[in-house]
Amino acid sequence: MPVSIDSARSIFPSTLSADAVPALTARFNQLSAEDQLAWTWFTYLEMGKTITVAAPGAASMQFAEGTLAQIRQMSFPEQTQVMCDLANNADTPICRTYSTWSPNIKLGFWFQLGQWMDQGIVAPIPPNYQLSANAAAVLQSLRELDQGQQITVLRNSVVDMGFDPGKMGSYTRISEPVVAPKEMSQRSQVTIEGIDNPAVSSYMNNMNANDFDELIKLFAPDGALQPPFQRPIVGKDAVYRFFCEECQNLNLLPERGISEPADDGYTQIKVTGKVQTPWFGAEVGMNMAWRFLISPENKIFFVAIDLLASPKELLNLMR
Ligand code: 45D
Repeated sequence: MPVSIDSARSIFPSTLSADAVPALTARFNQLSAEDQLAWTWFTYLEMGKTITVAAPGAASMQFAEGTLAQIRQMSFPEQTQVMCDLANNADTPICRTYSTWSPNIKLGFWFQLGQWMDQGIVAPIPPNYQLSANAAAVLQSLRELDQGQQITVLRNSVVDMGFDPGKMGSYTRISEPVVAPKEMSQRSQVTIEGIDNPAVSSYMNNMNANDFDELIKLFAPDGALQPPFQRPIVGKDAVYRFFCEECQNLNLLPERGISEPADDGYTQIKVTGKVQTPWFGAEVGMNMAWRFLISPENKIFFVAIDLLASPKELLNLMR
Protein backbone atom coordinates (compact mmCIF):
# COMPACT_ATOMS: atom_id res chain seq x y z
CA MET A 1 0.00 0.00 0.00
CA PRO A 2 1.47 3.42 -0.90
CA VAL A 3 2.25 5.61 2.08
CA SER A 4 -0.26 8.41 2.76
CA ILE A 5 -1.03 10.66 5.69
CA ASP A 6 -4.15 8.63 6.29
CA SER A 7 -2.23 5.36 6.44
CA ALA A 8 0.48 6.99 8.56
CA ARG A 9 -2.07 7.96 11.20
CA SER A 10 -2.54 4.32 12.14
CA ILE A 11 1.07 3.29 12.71
CA PHE A 12 1.59 1.67 16.12
CA PRO A 13 -2.16 1.07 16.52
CA SER A 14 -1.77 -0.40 20.00
CA THR A 15 -0.92 3.05 21.39
CA LEU A 16 -3.56 3.90 24.00
CA SER A 17 -4.28 7.60 24.11
CA ALA A 18 -6.16 9.33 26.90
CA ASP A 19 -9.69 9.02 25.48
CA ALA A 20 -11.02 10.30 28.78
CA VAL A 21 -9.88 13.78 27.74
CA PRO A 22 -12.07 14.29 24.64
CA ALA A 23 -14.89 12.44 26.42
CA LEU A 24 -14.76 14.83 29.34
CA THR A 25 -14.33 17.87 27.10
CA ALA A 26 -17.51 16.88 25.25
CA ARG A 27 -19.40 16.54 28.53
CA PHE A 28 -18.06 19.91 29.68
CA ASN A 29 -19.25 21.57 26.48
CA GLN A 30 -22.79 20.30 27.13
CA LEU A 31 -23.00 22.20 30.43
CA SER A 32 -24.73 25.57 30.71
CA ALA A 33 -22.47 28.61 30.53
CA GLU A 34 -22.97 29.33 34.25
CA ASP A 35 -22.04 25.77 35.11
CA GLN A 36 -19.01 25.89 32.81
CA LEU A 37 -17.68 29.02 34.52
CA ALA A 38 -18.34 27.71 38.02
CA TRP A 39 -16.96 24.29 37.11
CA THR A 40 -13.76 25.84 35.79
CA TRP A 41 -13.49 28.04 38.85
CA PHE A 42 -13.84 25.10 41.25
CA THR A 43 -11.41 23.01 39.19
CA TYR A 44 -8.91 25.82 39.14
CA LEU A 45 -9.16 26.30 42.90
CA GLU A 46 -8.76 22.60 43.53
CA MET A 47 -5.81 22.22 41.18
CA GLY A 48 -4.21 25.29 42.70
CA LYS A 49 -3.74 23.34 45.91
CA THR A 50 -1.20 21.04 44.28
CA ILE A 51 0.19 22.91 41.25
CA THR A 52 0.83 26.55 40.40
CA VAL A 53 0.25 28.13 37.02
CA ALA A 54 3.08 30.37 35.87
CA ALA A 55 2.05 33.94 35.09
CA PRO A 56 2.28 34.59 31.35
CA GLY A 57 4.95 37.03 30.17
CA ALA A 58 4.14 40.63 29.26
CA ALA A 59 4.85 39.96 25.59
CA SER A 60 1.91 37.60 25.34
CA MET A 61 -0.38 39.60 27.64
CA GLN A 62 -0.19 42.78 25.55
CA PHE A 63 -2.66 41.40 23.01
CA ALA A 64 -5.38 40.78 25.59
CA GLU A 65 -4.79 44.05 27.44
CA GLY A 66 -7.38 46.12 25.57
CA THR A 67 -10.13 43.59 26.11
CA LEU A 68 -9.13 43.05 29.74
CA ALA A 69 -9.21 46.82 30.40
CA GLN A 70 -12.66 46.99 28.83
CA ILE A 71 -13.94 44.18 31.06
CA ARG A 72 -12.31 45.61 34.16
CA GLN A 73 -14.37 48.80 34.02
CA MET A 74 -17.71 47.00 33.49
CA SER A 75 -20.28 46.35 36.22
CA PHE A 76 -20.42 42.86 37.76
CA PRO A 77 -23.53 41.84 35.76
CA GLU A 78 -21.86 43.01 32.54
CA GLN A 79 -18.69 41.08 33.37
CA THR A 80 -20.68 37.95 34.10
CA GLN A 81 -22.44 38.41 30.78
CA VAL A 82 -19.11 38.64 28.91
CA MET A 83 -17.87 35.43 30.53
CA CYS A 84 -21.15 33.62 29.77
CA ASP A 85 -20.99 34.89 26.17
CA LEU A 86 -17.51 33.40 25.82
CA ALA A 87 -18.68 30.06 27.19
CA ASN A 88 -21.78 30.20 24.94
CA ASN A 89 -19.72 30.90 21.80
CA ALA A 90 -21.92 33.98 21.29
CA ASP A 91 -21.47 36.43 18.42
CA THR A 92 -20.24 39.56 20.23
CA PRO A 93 -17.26 41.84 19.53
CA ILE A 94 -15.34 40.42 22.51
CA CYS A 95 -16.10 36.83 21.49
CA ARG A 96 -14.86 37.63 17.98
CA THR A 97 -11.65 39.17 19.29
CA TYR A 98 -11.14 36.20 21.59
CA SER A 99 -11.34 33.73 18.74
CA THR A 100 -8.49 35.46 16.87
CA TRP A 101 -6.14 34.66 19.78
CA SER A 102 -3.73 31.75 20.05
CA PRO A 103 -4.36 29.28 22.89
CA ASN A 104 -1.66 30.91 25.02
CA ILE A 105 -3.24 34.34 24.74
CA LYS A 106 -6.63 32.87 25.64
CA LEU A 107 -5.09 31.16 28.67
CA GLY A 108 -3.34 34.38 29.72
CA PHE A 109 -6.60 36.29 29.42
CA TRP A 110 -8.37 33.83 31.75
CA PHE A 111 -5.40 33.75 34.07
CA GLN A 112 -5.83 37.51 34.55
CA LEU A 113 -9.61 37.28 34.92
CA GLY A 114 -9.14 34.54 37.52
CA GLN A 115 -6.84 36.79 39.54
CA TRP A 116 -9.28 39.66 39.28
CA MET A 117 -12.16 37.41 40.34
CA ASP A 118 -10.09 36.44 43.36
CA GLN A 119 -9.39 40.09 44.17
CA GLY A 120 -13.01 41.19 43.75
CA ILE A 121 -12.26 43.29 40.65
CA VAL A 122 -14.24 40.96 38.37
CA ALA A 123 -17.57 39.33 39.28
CA PRO A 124 -16.78 36.21 41.30
CA ILE A 125 -18.54 32.87 41.14
CA PRO A 126 -20.99 33.09 44.06
CA PRO A 127 -19.42 31.02 46.87
CA ASN A 128 -22.74 29.24 47.40
CA TYR A 129 -23.13 28.41 43.69
CA GLN A 130 -24.56 24.91 43.33
CA LEU A 131 -23.22 22.98 40.36
CA SER A 132 -25.90 21.01 38.54
CA ALA A 133 -25.78 17.26 39.17
CA ASN A 134 -24.32 16.86 35.71
CA ALA A 135 -21.56 19.40 36.26
CA ALA A 136 -20.74 17.82 39.62
CA ALA A 137 -20.41 14.45 37.88
CA VAL A 138 -18.09 15.97 35.26
CA LEU A 139 -15.99 17.46 38.06
CA GLN A 140 -15.80 14.06 39.77
CA SER A 141 -14.63 12.42 36.52
CA LEU A 142 -11.95 15.07 36.16
CA ARG A 143 -10.62 14.31 39.64
CA GLU A 144 -10.03 10.73 38.55
CA LEU A 145 -7.67 11.75 35.71
CA ASP A 146 -3.94 12.28 36.08
CA GLN A 147 -2.68 15.87 36.21
CA GLY A 148 -1.49 15.92 32.60
CA GLN A 149 -4.97 14.96 31.47
CA GLN A 150 -6.61 17.45 33.84
CA ILE A 151 -4.65 20.41 32.49
CA THR A 152 -5.46 19.28 28.95
CA VAL A 153 -9.20 19.30 29.69
CA LEU A 154 -8.81 22.75 31.22
CA ARG A 155 -6.88 24.01 28.21
CA ASN A 156 -9.49 22.55 25.84
CA SER A 157 -12.31 24.30 27.64
CA VAL A 158 -10.57 27.65 27.23
CA VAL A 159 -9.59 27.05 23.61
CA ASP A 160 -13.18 26.14 22.65
CA MET A 161 -14.67 29.36 24.04
CA GLY A 162 -15.47 32.48 21.98
CA PHE A 163 -17.12 32.86 18.59
CA ASP A 164 -16.67 29.98 16.14
CA PRO A 165 -13.62 30.90 13.99
CA GLY A 166 -15.17 28.90 11.15
CA LYS A 167 -17.92 31.55 10.94
CA MET A 168 -15.55 34.54 11.05
CA GLY A 169 -14.58 34.88 7.40
CA SER A 170 -11.02 36.10 7.00
CA TYR A 171 -9.28 37.51 10.04
CA THR A 172 -5.79 38.07 11.40
CA ARG A 173 -4.62 35.46 13.86
CA ILE A 174 -3.00 36.90 16.96
CA SER A 175 -0.22 35.07 18.74
CA GLU A 176 2.65 36.00 21.01
CA PRO A 177 5.91 37.04 19.33
CA VAL A 178 8.34 34.27 18.51
CA VAL A 179 11.26 34.22 20.92
CA ALA A 180 14.82 33.88 19.66
CA PRO A 181 16.07 30.31 19.52
CA LYS A 182 18.28 29.26 22.43
CA GLU A 183 22.00 29.94 22.18
CA MET A 184 23.90 26.88 20.98
CA SER A 185 25.80 26.72 24.27
CA GLN A 186 22.50 26.63 26.21
CA ARG A 187 21.02 23.72 24.29
CA SER A 188 20.52 20.28 25.73
CA GLN A 189 20.69 17.07 23.70
CA VAL A 190 18.23 14.28 24.25
CA THR A 191 19.21 10.64 24.44
CA ILE A 192 16.50 8.16 23.55
CA GLU A 193 17.03 4.56 24.55
CA GLY A 194 16.71 2.35 21.47
CA ILE A 195 16.70 5.23 18.93
CA ASP A 196 19.59 6.67 16.94
CA ASN A 197 17.63 8.27 14.10
CA PRO A 198 19.07 11.78 13.51
CA ALA A 199 15.75 13.30 12.34
CA VAL A 200 14.03 12.19 15.54
CA SER A 201 16.75 13.46 17.88
CA SER A 202 16.99 16.75 15.96
CA TYR A 203 13.21 17.11 16.18
CA MET A 204 13.37 16.93 19.98
CA ASN A 205 16.47 19.13 20.30
CA ASN A 206 15.25 21.86 17.96
CA MET A 207 11.81 21.93 19.57
CA ASN A 208 13.43 22.31 22.99
CA ALA A 209 15.60 25.13 21.63
CA ASN A 210 12.63 26.96 20.00
CA ASP A 211 14.59 26.67 16.76
CA PHE A 212 11.61 26.37 14.45
CA ASP A 213 13.55 27.33 11.31
CA GLU A 214 15.82 24.31 11.75
CA LEU A 215 12.97 22.16 13.02
CA ILE A 216 10.84 22.64 9.93
CA LYS A 217 13.74 21.63 7.66
CA LEU A 218 13.42 18.12 9.09
CA PHE A 219 9.99 17.73 7.49
CA ALA A 220 9.12 16.46 4.02
CA PRO A 221 7.40 19.15 1.86
CA ASP A 222 4.05 17.36 2.16
CA GLY A 223 4.78 16.31 5.74
CA ALA A 224 2.24 16.50 8.53
CA LEU A 225 2.01 16.82 12.30
CA GLN A 226 -0.94 15.60 14.31
CA PRO A 227 -1.31 17.22 17.76
CA PRO A 228 -3.11 15.30 20.51
CA PHE A 229 -6.84 14.78 19.75
CA GLN A 230 -6.62 16.82 16.53
CA ARG A 231 -6.59 16.30 12.79
CA PRO A 232 -3.18 16.38 11.12
CA ILE A 233 -1.74 19.76 10.18
CA VAL A 234 -0.52 19.20 6.63
CA GLY A 235 2.33 20.85 4.73
CA LYS A 236 5.44 22.68 5.86
CA ASP A 237 3.90 26.17 5.93
CA ALA A 238 1.03 25.15 8.17
CA VAL A 239 3.26 23.09 10.45
CA TYR A 240 5.74 25.97 10.74
CA ARG A 241 2.96 28.36 11.68
CA PHE A 242 1.77 25.92 14.33
CA PHE A 243 5.29 25.76 15.79
CA CYS A 244 5.48 29.55 16.03
CA GLU A 245 1.97 29.92 17.47
CA GLU A 246 1.73 27.01 19.88
CA CYS A 247 5.07 25.33 20.54
CA GLN A 248 7.26 27.88 22.29
CA ASN A 249 9.11 26.90 25.45
CA LEU A 250 7.95 23.32 25.58
CA ASN A 251 10.20 20.80 27.28
CA LEU A 252 10.28 17.45 25.53
CA LEU A 253 11.77 14.66 27.62
CA PRO A 254 11.73 11.56 25.43
CA GLU A 255 12.84 8.39 27.20
CA ARG A 256 12.78 5.35 24.93
CA GLY A 257 11.64 4.15 21.57
CA ILE A 258 11.48 1.55 18.87
CA SER A 259 12.37 1.82 15.19
CA GLU A 260 11.37 -0.59 12.46
CA PRO A 261 11.13 -0.71 8.68
CA ALA A 262 7.77 0.17 7.10
CA ASP A 263 6.47 0.00 3.49
CA ASP A 264 8.29 1.65 0.55
CA GLY A 265 11.58 2.23 2.35
CA TYR A 266 9.98 4.29 5.11
CA THR A 267 10.85 3.80 8.78
CA GLN A 268 8.34 3.92 11.60
CA ILE A 269 9.53 5.06 14.99
CA LYS A 270 7.64 5.31 18.24
CA VAL A 271 9.08 7.27 21.15
CA THR A 272 7.57 7.69 24.60
CA GLY A 273 8.42 10.11 27.38
CA LYS A 274 7.27 13.22 29.17
CA VAL A 275 6.38 16.72 28.04
CA GLN A 276 6.31 19.82 30.22
CA THR A 277 4.39 22.98 29.32
CA PRO A 278 5.69 26.44 30.27
CA TRP A 279 2.43 26.98 32.19
CA PHE A 280 3.27 24.38 34.82
CA GLY A 281 6.96 23.65 34.26
CA ALA A 282 8.39 20.59 35.99
CA GLU A 283 5.32 20.33 38.22
CA VAL A 284 3.37 18.47 35.54
CA GLY A 285 4.97 15.85 33.30
CA MET A 286 2.52 14.71 30.66
CA ASN A 287 2.93 11.10 29.51
CA MET A 288 3.31 11.30 25.75
CA ALA A 289 4.11 9.29 22.65
CA TRP A 290 5.46 10.45 19.31
CA ARG A 291 4.73 8.19 16.34
CA PHE A 292 7.03 9.14 13.45
CA LEU A 293 6.98 7.96 9.86
CA ILE A 294 10.35 8.83 8.32
CA SER A 295 10.80 8.90 4.54
CA PRO A 296 13.61 7.10 2.67
CA GLU A 297 15.26 10.56 2.39
CA ASN A 298 15.24 10.66 6.20
CA LYS A 299 12.62 13.45 6.38
CA ILE A 300 9.66 13.47 8.73
CA PHE A 301 6.67 12.56 6.59
CA PHE A 302 4.35 12.29 9.57
CA VAL A 303 4.43 12.63 13.33
CA ALA A 304 1.51 12.10 15.68
CA ILE A 305 1.75 13.32 19.24
CA ASP A 306 -0.46 11.46 21.71
CA LEU A 307 -1.32 12.10 25.32
CA LEU A 308 -1.16 8.63 26.83
CA ALA A 309 -3.91 6.89 28.77
CA SER A 310 -1.62 5.93 31.67
CA PRO A 311 2.04 5.83 32.70
CA LYS A 312 1.98 2.12 31.82
CA GLU A 313 1.76 3.19 28.17
CA LEU A 314 5.26 4.67 28.41
CA LEU A 315 6.52 1.10 28.20
CA ASN A 316 4.25 0.06 25.33
CA LEU A 317 6.53 -0.05 22.29
CA MET A 318 4.63 -2.74 20.43
CA ARG A 319 3.81 -2.24 16.79
O1 45D B 1 -14.24 30.05 32.63
O2 45D B 1 6.17 17.33 19.81
C1 45D B 1 -11.47 30.83 35.62
C2 45D B 1 2.86 19.76 20.36
C3 45D B 1 -12.96 30.62 35.91
C4 45D B 1 3.93 20.03 19.28
C5 45D B 1 -11.06 30.33 34.25
C6 45D B 1 3.45 18.96 21.50
C7 45D B 1 -13.85 30.92 34.77
C8 45D B 1 4.67 18.84 18.86
C9 45D B 1 -10.74 30.05 36.71
C10 45D B 1 -11.09 32.28 35.72
C11 45D B 1 2.40 21.12 20.81
C12 45D B 1 1.70 18.99 19.76
C13 45D B 1 -12.01 30.07 33.26
C14 45D B 1 4.59 18.18 21.29
C15 45D B 1 -13.42 30.32 33.49
C16 45D B 1 5.21 18.07 20.01
C17 45D B 1 -9.62 30.22 34.01
C18 45D B 1 2.70 18.81 22.75
C19 45D B 1 -11.66 29.52 31.95
C20 45D B 1 5.19 17.39 22.39
C21 45D B 1 -8.96 29.09 33.74
C22 45D B 1 2.52 19.76 23.69
C23 45D B 1 -7.52 29.05 33.50
C24 45D B 1 1.57 19.61 24.77
C25 45D B 1 -6.69 30.24 33.77
C26 45D B 1 0.96 18.30 25.04
C27 45D B 1 -7.00 27.88 33.07
C28 45D B 1 1.24 20.72 25.50
C29 45D B 1 -5.62 27.64 32.72
C30 45D B 1 0.20 20.76 26.49
C31 45D B 1 -5.23 26.46 32.21
C32 45D B 1 -0.05 21.89 27.21
C33 45D B 1 -3.88 26.18 31.69
C34 45D B 1 -1.14 22.03 28.16
C35 45D B 1 -3.69 25.02 31.01
C36 45D B 1 -1.28 23.22 28.82
C37 45D B 1 -2.80 27.18 31.86
C38 45D B 1 -2.07 20.91 28.36
C39 45D B 1 -2.51 24.69 30.28
C40 45D B 1 -2.38 23.52 29.69
